[in-house]
Amino acid sequence: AKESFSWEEYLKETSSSPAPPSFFRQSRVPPSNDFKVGMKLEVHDPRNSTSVCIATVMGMTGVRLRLRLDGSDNTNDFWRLVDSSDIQPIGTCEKNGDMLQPPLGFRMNASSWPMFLLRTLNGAEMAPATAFKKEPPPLSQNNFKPGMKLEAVDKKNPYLICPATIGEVKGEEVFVMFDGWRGAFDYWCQHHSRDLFPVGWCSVTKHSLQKPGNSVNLPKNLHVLTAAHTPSKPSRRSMPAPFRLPSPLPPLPVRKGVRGRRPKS
Ligand code: MLZ
Repeated sequence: AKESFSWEEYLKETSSSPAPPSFFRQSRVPPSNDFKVGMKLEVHDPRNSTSVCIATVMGMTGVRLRLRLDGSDNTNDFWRLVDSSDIQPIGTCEKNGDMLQPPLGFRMNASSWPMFLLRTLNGAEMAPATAFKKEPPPLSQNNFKPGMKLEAVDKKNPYLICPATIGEVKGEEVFVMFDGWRGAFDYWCQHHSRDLFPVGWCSVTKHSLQKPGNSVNLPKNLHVLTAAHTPSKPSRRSMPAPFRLPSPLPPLPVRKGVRGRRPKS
Protein backbone atom coordinates (compact mmCIF):
# COMPACT_ATOMS: atom_id res chain seq x y z
CA ALA A 1 0.00 0.00 0.00
CA LYS A 2 1.12 3.53 -0.76
CA GLU A 3 2.18 5.63 2.22
CA SER A 4 -0.12 8.53 3.06
CA PHE A 5 0.13 11.96 1.50
CA SER A 6 2.90 14.25 2.75
CA TRP A 7 2.70 17.98 2.02
CA GLU A 8 6.41 18.35 2.70
CA GLU A 9 7.41 15.97 -0.10
CA TYR A 10 4.63 17.13 -2.42
CA LEU A 11 5.61 20.80 -2.12
CA LYS A 12 9.19 19.85 -2.94
CA GLU A 13 8.15 17.65 -5.90
CA THR A 14 5.96 20.37 -7.35
CA SER A 15 8.31 23.19 -6.25
CA SER A 16 5.36 25.15 -4.94
CA SER A 17 4.56 27.00 -1.73
CA PRO A 18 1.57 27.04 0.58
CA ALA A 19 -0.66 30.11 0.89
CA PRO A 20 0.17 31.82 4.23
CA PRO A 21 -2.33 30.94 7.04
CA SER A 22 -3.23 34.63 7.52
CA PHE A 23 -4.92 34.62 4.07
CA PHE A 24 -7.67 32.26 5.31
CA ARG A 25 -10.79 32.92 7.37
CA GLN A 26 -9.78 30.27 9.90
CA SER A 27 -8.48 30.55 13.46
CA ARG A 28 -4.71 30.41 13.79
CA VAL A 29 -5.30 27.98 16.64
CA PRO A 30 -8.09 25.69 15.43
CA PRO A 31 -11.07 25.41 17.81
CA SER A 32 -11.74 22.23 19.76
CA ASN A 33 -14.69 20.04 18.81
CA ASP A 34 -16.85 19.69 21.93
CA PHE A 35 -19.92 18.36 20.11
CA LYS A 36 -21.16 14.77 20.36
CA VAL A 37 -23.06 12.71 17.81
CA GLY A 38 -26.78 12.96 18.53
CA MET A 39 -26.70 16.51 19.94
CA LYS A 40 -29.24 18.99 18.60
CA LEU A 41 -28.70 22.61 17.65
CA GLU A 42 -30.22 25.44 15.61
CA VAL A 43 -28.96 26.08 12.09
CA HIS A 44 -29.87 28.26 9.13
CA ASP A 45 -31.48 26.00 6.51
CA PRO A 46 -28.79 25.81 3.77
CA ARG A 47 -31.50 25.73 1.09
CA ASN A 48 -33.48 28.60 2.63
CA SER A 49 -31.06 30.66 4.72
CA THR A 50 -33.67 33.00 6.22
CA SER A 51 -35.23 30.16 8.21
CA VAL A 52 -33.74 28.72 11.36
CA CYS A 53 -34.30 24.98 11.85
CA ILE A 54 -33.41 22.23 14.30
CA ALA A 55 -30.62 19.88 13.27
CA THR A 56 -28.97 16.80 14.73
CA VAL A 57 -25.23 16.09 14.66
CA MET A 58 -25.04 12.85 12.63
CA GLY A 59 -21.27 12.61 12.55
CA MET A 60 -18.07 14.58 12.96
CA THR A 61 -14.75 14.77 11.20
CA GLY A 62 -12.08 16.99 12.70
CA VAL A 63 -13.81 20.24 13.63
CA ARG A 64 -16.58 19.76 11.06
CA LEU A 65 -20.07 18.53 11.93
CA ARG A 66 -22.29 16.47 9.66
CA LEU A 67 -25.78 17.88 10.20
CA ARG A 68 -29.27 16.67 9.30
CA LEU A 69 -32.33 18.88 9.61
CA ASP A 70 -34.96 17.34 11.87
CA GLY A 71 -38.02 16.47 9.77
CA SER A 72 -35.95 16.29 6.59
CA ASP A 73 -34.80 13.16 4.73
CA ASN A 74 -31.37 11.54 5.00
CA THR A 75 -30.14 12.63 1.57
CA ASN A 76 -29.43 16.27 2.31
CA ASP A 77 -26.84 16.13 5.09
CA PHE A 78 -24.44 19.05 5.12
CA TRP A 79 -21.29 20.08 6.97
CA ARG A 80 -20.52 23.05 9.20
CA LEU A 81 -17.43 24.03 11.19
CA VAL A 82 -17.83 24.20 14.98
CA ASP A 83 -17.03 27.94 14.68
CA SER A 84 -19.56 28.59 11.90
CA SER A 85 -21.93 31.51 12.45
CA ASP A 86 -24.66 29.38 10.82
CA ILE A 87 -25.08 27.30 13.98
CA GLN A 88 -26.30 28.31 17.45
CA PRO A 89 -27.61 26.73 20.67
CA ILE A 90 -31.25 25.70 20.89
CA GLY A 91 -33.25 28.59 22.33
CA THR A 92 -31.32 31.31 20.45
CA CYS A 93 -34.04 31.75 17.86
CA GLU A 94 -36.78 32.17 20.47
CA LYS A 95 -34.61 34.56 22.50
CA ASN A 96 -34.39 36.71 19.36
CA GLY A 97 -38.19 36.69 19.05
CA ASP A 98 -38.14 34.42 15.98
CA MET A 99 -39.84 31.10 15.33
CA LEU A 100 -38.22 27.80 14.43
CA GLN A 101 -39.21 26.77 10.90
CA PRO A 102 -39.77 23.38 9.29
CA PRO A 103 -36.92 22.59 6.85
CA LEU A 104 -37.46 22.97 3.14
CA GLY A 105 -38.78 19.52 2.15
CA PHE A 106 -40.39 18.79 5.56
CA ARG A 107 -41.50 15.15 5.28
CA MET A 108 -44.86 15.68 6.99
CA ASN A 109 -47.92 17.83 6.53
CA ALA A 110 -47.11 21.47 7.41
CA SER A 111 -49.91 21.44 9.99
CA SER A 112 -48.06 18.79 11.99
CA TRP A 113 -44.97 20.99 12.42
CA PRO A 114 -45.79 22.40 15.91
CA MET A 115 -46.32 18.90 17.31
CA PHE A 116 -43.26 17.53 15.47
CA LEU A 117 -41.15 20.32 16.99
CA LEU A 118 -42.35 19.54 20.53
CA ARG A 119 -41.62 15.85 20.04
CA THR A 120 -38.21 16.28 18.47
CA LEU A 121 -37.03 18.58 21.27
CA ASN A 122 -38.58 16.54 24.08
CA GLY A 123 -35.78 14.80 25.94
CA ALA A 124 -33.23 15.79 23.26
CA GLU A 125 -29.59 16.25 24.13
CA MET A 126 -28.92 19.90 23.29
CA ALA A 127 -25.42 21.00 22.36
CA PRO A 128 -24.11 23.24 25.18
CA ALA A 129 -23.42 26.91 24.42
CA THR A 130 -19.70 26.34 25.14
CA ALA A 131 -19.44 24.01 22.12
CA PHE A 132 -20.20 26.88 19.72
CA LYS A 133 -16.98 28.74 18.92
CA LYS A 134 -16.65 32.28 17.67
CA GLU A 135 -16.29 32.66 13.92
CA PRO A 136 -13.00 34.32 12.89
CA PRO A 137 -13.50 37.96 11.78
CA PRO A 138 -13.78 38.82 8.06
CA LEU A 139 -10.51 39.41 6.22
CA SER A 140 -9.55 42.84 4.98
CA GLN A 141 -8.52 41.75 1.49
CA ASN A 142 -7.91 38.92 -0.95
CA ASN A 143 -4.20 38.16 -0.74
CA PHE A 144 -4.13 34.86 -2.64
CA LYS A 145 -1.85 34.51 -5.67
CA PRO A 146 -2.08 31.91 -8.47
CA GLY A 147 -0.01 28.81 -7.74
CA MET A 148 -0.39 28.90 -3.95
CA LYS A 149 -1.30 25.55 -2.36
CA LEU A 150 -4.10 24.98 0.15
CA GLU A 151 -6.56 22.40 1.49
CA ALA A 152 -10.13 22.80 0.25
CA VAL A 153 -13.54 21.18 0.63
CA ASP A 154 -14.57 19.27 -2.50
CA LYS A 155 -18.06 20.78 -2.95
CA LYS A 156 -19.23 17.74 -4.95
CA ASN A 157 -18.13 15.42 -2.13
CA PRO A 158 -18.30 17.80 0.84
CA TYR A 159 -17.04 15.27 3.39
CA LEU A 160 -13.67 15.41 1.58
CA ILE A 161 -10.87 17.91 2.01
CA CYS A 162 -8.27 17.75 -0.76
CA PRO A 163 -4.96 19.32 -1.81
CA ALA A 164 -5.64 22.25 -4.12
CA THR A 165 -4.01 25.16 -5.91
CA ILE A 166 -5.16 28.75 -6.46
CA GLY A 167 -5.59 28.94 -10.23
CA GLU A 168 -6.81 32.49 -10.69
CA VAL A 169 -7.63 35.51 -8.56
CA LYS A 170 -10.33 38.03 -9.51
CA GLY A 171 -11.39 40.74 -7.06
CA GLU A 172 -12.87 39.07 -4.00
CA GLU A 173 -12.85 35.62 -5.63
CA VAL A 174 -10.40 32.81 -6.17
CA PHE A 175 -10.48 29.82 -8.53
CA VAL A 176 -9.77 26.65 -6.53
CA MET A 177 -8.21 23.83 -8.60
CA PHE A 178 -8.03 20.30 -7.21
CA ASP A 179 -4.64 18.76 -7.84
CA GLY A 180 -4.75 15.76 -10.16
CA TRP A 181 -8.43 15.88 -11.14
CA ARG A 182 -8.37 17.61 -14.56
CA GLY A 183 -10.61 20.44 -13.46
CA ALA A 184 -13.62 18.21 -12.74
CA PHE A 185 -14.04 19.52 -9.19
CA ASP A 186 -12.72 23.08 -9.53
CA TYR A 187 -14.80 26.07 -8.46
CA TRP A 188 -14.81 29.82 -7.92
CA CYS A 189 -15.49 31.07 -4.39
CA GLN A 190 -14.97 34.06 -2.12
CA HIS A 191 -11.42 34.32 -0.74
CA HIS A 192 -12.90 34.30 2.78
CA SER A 193 -14.84 31.05 2.19
CA ARG A 194 -14.93 28.80 5.24
CA ASP A 195 -14.24 25.86 2.87
CA LEU A 196 -10.60 26.88 2.35
CA PHE A 197 -7.86 25.91 4.80
CA PRO A 198 -4.13 26.46 5.09
CA VAL A 199 -1.75 23.57 4.37
CA GLY A 200 -1.54 21.47 7.54
CA TRP A 201 -5.11 22.21 8.73
CA CYS A 202 -6.34 18.62 8.33
CA SER A 203 -3.34 17.29 10.17
CA VAL A 204 -3.78 19.60 13.20
CA THR A 205 -7.57 19.19 13.36
CA LYS A 206 -7.43 15.40 12.76
CA HIS A 207 -9.49 15.54 9.57
CA SER A 208 -8.50 13.11 6.83
CA LEU A 209 -6.82 14.69 3.79
CA GLN A 210 -7.23 13.09 0.36
CA LYS A 211 -4.25 12.43 -1.86
CA PRO A 212 -4.06 14.41 -5.13
CA GLY A 213 -5.66 12.58 -8.10
CA ASN A 214 -3.54 10.84 -10.73
CA SER A 215 -4.30 13.08 -13.66
CA VAL A 216 -2.24 15.92 -14.98
CA ASN A 217 -4.00 19.21 -14.33
CA LEU A 218 -5.49 19.92 -17.73
CA PRO A 219 -8.74 21.78 -18.31
CA LYS A 220 -11.95 19.96 -19.23
CA ASN A 221 -12.24 22.15 -22.34
CA LEU A 222 -8.99 20.86 -23.86
CA HIS A 223 -10.71 20.48 -27.24
CA VAL A 224 -11.21 24.24 -27.39
CA LEU A 225 -7.46 24.73 -27.37
CA THR A 226 -6.70 21.94 -29.85
CA ALA A 227 -9.42 22.96 -32.33
CA ALA A 228 -8.27 24.56 -35.55
CA HIS A 229 -10.30 27.71 -34.98
CA THR A 230 -9.46 30.48 -32.56
CA PRO A 231 -11.36 30.01 -29.31
CA SER A 232 -14.31 32.37 -28.97
CA LYS A 233 -14.25 35.01 -26.23
CA PRO A 234 -12.24 33.73 -23.25
CA SER A 235 -14.53 32.69 -20.45
CA ARG A 236 -14.01 33.52 -16.79
CA ARG A 237 -13.38 29.81 -16.37
CA SER A 238 -10.60 29.70 -18.94
CA MET A 239 -7.38 28.09 -17.95
CA PRO A 240 -5.32 30.06 -15.47
CA ALA A 241 -2.00 31.36 -16.72
CA PRO A 242 0.40 28.99 -14.91
CA PHE A 243 -1.25 25.97 -16.55
CA ARG A 244 -1.44 27.07 -20.18
CA LEU A 245 -0.54 24.36 -22.67
CA PRO A 246 2.54 24.57 -24.84
CA SER A 247 1.82 25.36 -28.46
CA PRO A 248 2.02 23.43 -30.74
CA LEU A 249 0.62 20.59 -28.65
CA PRO A 250 2.54 17.33 -28.34
CA PRO A 251 1.00 14.36 -30.22
CA LEU A 252 -1.73 12.43 -28.42
CA PRO A 253 -0.55 9.16 -26.87
CA VAL A 254 -1.72 6.14 -28.91
CA ARG A 255 -3.09 3.32 -26.76
CA LYS A 256 -2.38 -0.27 -27.82
CA GLY A 257 -5.48 -2.03 -29.07
CA VAL A 258 -7.42 1.06 -30.03
CA ARG A 259 -5.60 1.64 -33.33
CA GLY A 260 -7.01 4.41 -35.43
CA ARG A 261 -9.40 5.66 -32.78
CA ARG A 262 -9.21 9.36 -32.12
CA PRO A 263 -11.18 11.61 -29.82
CA LYS A 264 -14.10 13.22 -31.74
CA SER A 265 -12.76 16.77 -31.45
N1 MLZ B 1 -14.18 8.80 -5.93
C1 MLZ B 1 -14.81 9.98 -6.42
C2 MLZ B 1 -14.38 11.19 -5.61
C3 MLZ B 1 -13.34 12.03 -6.20
C4 MLZ B 1 -12.94 13.17 -5.27
C5 MLZ B 1 -12.12 14.23 -5.92
N2 MLZ B 1 -11.86 15.32 -5.09
C6 MLZ B 1 -11.20 16.44 -5.71
C7 MLZ B 1 -14.52 10.14 -7.90
O1 MLZ B 1 -13.55 9.57 -8.37
O2 MLZ B 1 -15.30 10.79 -8.58
